[in-house]
Amino acid sequence: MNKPGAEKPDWFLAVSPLGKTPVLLVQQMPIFESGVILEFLEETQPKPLHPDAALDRARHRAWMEFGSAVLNDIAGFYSASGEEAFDKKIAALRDKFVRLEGQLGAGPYFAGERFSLVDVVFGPVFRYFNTFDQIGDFGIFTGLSRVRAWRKALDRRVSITSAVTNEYPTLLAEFIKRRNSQLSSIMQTGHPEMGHAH
Ligand SMILES: N[C@@H](CCC(=O)N[C@@H](CS)C(=O)NCC(=O)O)C(=O)O
Repeated sequence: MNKPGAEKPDWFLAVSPLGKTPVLLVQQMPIFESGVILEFLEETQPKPLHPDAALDRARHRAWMEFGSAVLNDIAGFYSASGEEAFDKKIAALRDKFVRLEGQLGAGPYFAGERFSLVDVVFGPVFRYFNTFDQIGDFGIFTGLSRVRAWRKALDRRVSITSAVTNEYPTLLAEFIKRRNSQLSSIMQTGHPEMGHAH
């Protein structure tokens, strides 16, 4: 499961059944899959974040699942080797955010004023893009004003910003650099459409 540059520590590989993040250890048991982790927390912590009506909860769960697919695409995006595979991942990501644009209302959050588990899923998703944006403009959010506003609202939320240390952007950038992927090489030589190199 150890791909180039990932250098996953042995303790992590021993804990994470698929070698992926996120994983939550509870009484020695690793809970994996972001949506499953969140449902566990929802059931065991005070202050529910799911909506009250079963139908609304079903809709939220469906979009959480969609968020988990976005996480898979993100891993594909930073790992893709070659321009063609890379462009396919950009298209897959953009397609998903176009769909989300159609689901969003006036905001600030996925379901309006009330912060929900769908927002919790997308906080870390958008956090990745803060680092990707430093590498190039891949056009993933072009023209998607609701998604952009949602991203901003989540980027400002303390529970999301304080979920990682200040080192996170540097560590992620270093991780991508070591990856030997298309994104790593763009990082070294610059993105053709950006007109500047790093
Ligand atoms: N469906 C999974 C997706 C998890 C996932 O793809 N995680 C990526 C990070 S975005 C990962 O750890 N990939 C392993 C790797 O890149 O080696 C979930 O929602 O938890």
